[in-house]
Amino acid sequence: MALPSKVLVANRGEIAIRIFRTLRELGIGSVAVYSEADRDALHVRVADEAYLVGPGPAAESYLVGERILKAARQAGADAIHPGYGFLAENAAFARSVEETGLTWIGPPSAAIELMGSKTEARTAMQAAGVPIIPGATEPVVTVAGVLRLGEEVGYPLIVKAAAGGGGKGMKLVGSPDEAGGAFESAQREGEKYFADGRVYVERYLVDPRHVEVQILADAHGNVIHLGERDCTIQRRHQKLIEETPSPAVDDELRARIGQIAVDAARAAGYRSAGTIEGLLTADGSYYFMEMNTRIQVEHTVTEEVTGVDLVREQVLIAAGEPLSIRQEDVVLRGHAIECRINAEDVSSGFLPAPGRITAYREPSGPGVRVDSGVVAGAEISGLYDPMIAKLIVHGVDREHARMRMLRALDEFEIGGPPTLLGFHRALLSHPEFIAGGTGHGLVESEELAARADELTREPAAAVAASDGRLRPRATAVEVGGRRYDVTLLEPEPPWVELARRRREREASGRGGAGSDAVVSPMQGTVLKVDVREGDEVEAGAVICVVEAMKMENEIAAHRSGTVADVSVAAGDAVASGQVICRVVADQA
Ligand code: MV4
Repeated sequence: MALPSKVLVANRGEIAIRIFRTLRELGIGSVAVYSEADRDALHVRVADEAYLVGPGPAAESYLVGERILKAARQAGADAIHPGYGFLAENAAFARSVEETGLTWIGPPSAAIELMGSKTEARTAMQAAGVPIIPGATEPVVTVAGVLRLGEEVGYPLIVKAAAGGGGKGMKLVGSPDEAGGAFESAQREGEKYFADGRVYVERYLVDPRHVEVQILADAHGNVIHLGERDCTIQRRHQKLIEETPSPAVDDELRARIGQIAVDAARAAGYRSAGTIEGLLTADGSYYFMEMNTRIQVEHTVTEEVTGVDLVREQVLIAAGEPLSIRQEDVVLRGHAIECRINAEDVSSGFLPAPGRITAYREPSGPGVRVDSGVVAGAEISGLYDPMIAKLIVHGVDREHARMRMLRALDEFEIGGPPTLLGFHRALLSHPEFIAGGTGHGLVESEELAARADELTREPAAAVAASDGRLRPRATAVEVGGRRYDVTLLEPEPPWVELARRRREREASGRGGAGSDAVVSPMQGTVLKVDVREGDEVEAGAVICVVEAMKMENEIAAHRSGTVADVSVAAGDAVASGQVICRVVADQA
């Protein structure tokens, strides 16, 4: 069985680079694709070859299957790795890759399809003896259906979108009188996010932990698990910190949930790396929630404690090789934690904060791993996920890993956009995290936001650095004594002055002292406007909600005063930096 000779990675940023690294170690050629917005991106530079998948809206470039297939043809690639997000869990794309005669480095399209429908997945898992959260396995089509389940399994209930996942389209039902509103709201969100308004109902579990199990399955019927990851600390269903082992899982429980995960993967006819997401309650019950049919952001912590390169296993499995290890060979060593370092502003409700990185130095030293896709001068685009880097540490036990993470967070220097560095410092020093609690409500708390603010360093001084963008410069070279006129693509010289001017411009636009304007920090769509002209608002009051990248972001008043000149309405598209309204300070 032959390995592929050249793999196209249909992704960008840190995960594309992560996959290129393994390909290089396997002696396999790497092909990048990029959008017009990513011409200067690091993933483009580190691949052996790169192809523009445009022209067209850069936000969609990585989602256009035909363009990716065309690039693969041009490059002579014989396999495609999708990474996470974008086309990774698109069963139709997986099928078209294989129909084109290329190797799909991922699960069978039938398994993607099955797990894409949360109701079909629940039905299949129940049939396989995998415990599912009590509730319906068929879509619930009327409010009466919700009420019937309420009588059957009791309140509270939760209505979830059947095509959903990751928390989108989830609505809590505390009592029968809330059923109608929750049912319709979940339907609407399902329709909006997944073009599928079907919903189903589960019992709502109180204060559970999100515990997921990594599995590997090959084409020869071998299925193993590599222990769990605890992803309980989330904000609006975005994971912020992941760790393994889970503070709530001992060897006996691990063996039990590991077996559940292996059974689930077998029942799905799975092959490749995958994750069974489940909820663990305080009484030790574990329930299947959904399966992620891709390599995940947080796969790194499992790699640190098992020593297994999960991407390497994916490539070997796709080539028909048997798993490189057996279940009894899996040894979990120590404790690993991952912090997602996003360009987000904690003080304005974790709003994505795209912008140019003016200074950048990664931590290193014992037990530290950084998976990132940026360099100094890189632009964090508003079009994509605002994750700058993943910081992963490995220690002998949880406390060692925690202290190591605090040390590494201190070493990390990121100038430019606000980041979650301060937030992670605050969270990792909080008694609730130290105790390994579920922390529900903590992430959103004022207390933590204030602490994060204190622990946020002044951005590193903008040292003279290149912005990294390549600019053409005509010059001559001599090769073996012969002169050639060439065009060099070179980074621009130090740009500190430009960056300074830009920051000042932005500061005045964002309502620095004296400015009334409330501006949208992102490109998106206005979902609703909460104020009218003449309204008196306090600082921090919600002005409007802007949806960007399927996330709802509250835009808040930057000061107290009177609302004037509201220039947007629900349904409007807004550009990054566009003025939404003014908040005129009241005369003292
Ligand atoms: C739940 C739940 C309680 N009961 N389902 C689904 C997506 C994931 N991001 C969180 N999800 C939840 N599903 C039932 N039936 C609670 C959550 C939940 C959660 C679970 C564990 C840890 C943190 C959480 C944060 C928010 C919601």
